[in-house]
Amino acid sequence: MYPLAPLMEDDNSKIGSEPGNNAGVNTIVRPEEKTELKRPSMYKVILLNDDYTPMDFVVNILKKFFTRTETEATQIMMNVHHQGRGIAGVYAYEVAETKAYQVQNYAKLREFPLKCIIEKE
Ligand code: TYC
Repeated sequence: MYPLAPLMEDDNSKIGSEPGNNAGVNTIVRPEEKTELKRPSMYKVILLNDDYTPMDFVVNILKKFFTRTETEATQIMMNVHHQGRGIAGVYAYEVAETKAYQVQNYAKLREFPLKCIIEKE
């Protein structure tokens, strides 16, 4: 819990006595507190290469889970195939975590050893 900013009694004898504005009632004004807004950290969902998962299966995963076009999916898959790893997409933590889990599970159920991990950007 953050400590509250100190209360200040406002000199609003004028405002407070205007009609329809709590005439005669002391008003306590709390100075504006600064609200720090932070952007959520983003996470890369990364596909790892292996020797057994079929290329067309990886392309289909990229289309199904990462809304990639056929062309994009093929490029990413070939990149993973040659470089060992590649970025499928970048998301907020919960989304990245969920996609990585779903992809690996989808592959495992079909007995492919495809690995999918996340990394903070
Ligand atoms: N290397 C695999 C093959 O030759 C294809 C593949 C690509 C596997 C990307 C996994 O994340 C991967 N069939």
